[in-house]
Amino acid sequence: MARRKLSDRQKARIARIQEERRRRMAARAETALGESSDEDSRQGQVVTRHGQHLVVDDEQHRLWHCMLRQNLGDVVCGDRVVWQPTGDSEGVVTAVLPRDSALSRPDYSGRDKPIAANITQLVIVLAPKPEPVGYLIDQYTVAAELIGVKALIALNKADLMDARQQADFRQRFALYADIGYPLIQVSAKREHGLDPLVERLRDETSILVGQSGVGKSSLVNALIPDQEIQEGRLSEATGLGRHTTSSTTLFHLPTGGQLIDSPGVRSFRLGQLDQQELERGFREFAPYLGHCRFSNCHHENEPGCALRAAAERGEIPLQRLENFRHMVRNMQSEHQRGNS
Ligand SMILES: Nc1nc2c(ncn2[C@@H]2O[C@H](COP(=O)(O)OP(=O)(O)O)[C@@H](O)[C@H]2O)c(=O)[nH]1
Ligand SMILES: [Mg+2]
Ligand SMILES: [Zn+2]
Repeated sequence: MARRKLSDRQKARIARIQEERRRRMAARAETALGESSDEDSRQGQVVTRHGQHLVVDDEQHRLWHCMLRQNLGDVVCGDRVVWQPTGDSEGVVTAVLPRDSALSRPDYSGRDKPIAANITQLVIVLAPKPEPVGYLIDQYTVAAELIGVKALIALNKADLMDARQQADFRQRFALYADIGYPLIQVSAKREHGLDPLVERLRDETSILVGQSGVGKSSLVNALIPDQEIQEGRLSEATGLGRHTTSSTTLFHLPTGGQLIDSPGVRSFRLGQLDQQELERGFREFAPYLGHCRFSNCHHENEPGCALRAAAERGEIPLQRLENFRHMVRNMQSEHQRGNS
């Protein structure tokens, strides 16, 4: 995604306006809290956020329009919160509970900002068209490892392939199943084509990621047939109108589980990582890390490289080692660009 370059003056202006808005809303939240009977603290989950307006699910699936108490830091879709009702369907969020996981991306000033919390699973969507890029797949598996969530690979558009082509397609990505990322075949266009995915989404909070054109939107639409109804309830809860196309939103799947969706979430990218972090991102490397002859080994052509030896013996996929090297080089050149 192209990051807009803003001047320092623009950044300062944006920060000032946001701070003023936050201050005003927090003052309103304090007033509302003062008038409400205290000691009525409840737990809930943030379904979506628009500036200082939050929609909180009270866990009986009732939606509450909540304001945010000051100094709570970033509160994002998926966050579990403590809140207090201040009216019929209004409340104030007073605390954010610790996150199990957070998906982040750099904001306008280059700092990592959370965009969704408490995701448990990344669904990496591939299709025969557009042609899959192994390097991108590995970026997603690295992200999953570093965030600490599960990942699986969904081969979409199965309806475009005959049985033979489907088997070949599965074979191409069998290496991922071998290292522990389940591989399923789906179709957004065929009846029961989603069944294998539906099973995997139950009991999880998932996001779909992948290249443009692989069918993420089609899958989301098929998985959430009542999306419009859920969005309608959201805009009623905030009185802010329909806006969900731009805001990260948590949907309840009729078949069980939750899907966090937004264009931003679907197209998130890896942030800046150092070599050690990238090494941890390749789960099959773990048994070999620390066994290279040189402690600062780049796992290229150094003598006594344990990873290269493992790849030569067929214990780890060479293709993944090559993508790892490529990622290290890209991170380094990005870092140099960023510093120049
Ligand atoms: N034949 C077939 N086409 C699909 C399937 N899923 C998506 N498409 C088509 O692929 C194109 C891209 O889909 P879209 O959902 O917009 O992909 P996105 O960019 O990942 O959100 C559209 O023309 C869809 O109709 C599928 O399972 N089978
Ligand atoms: Mg789309
Ligand atoms: Zn090495």
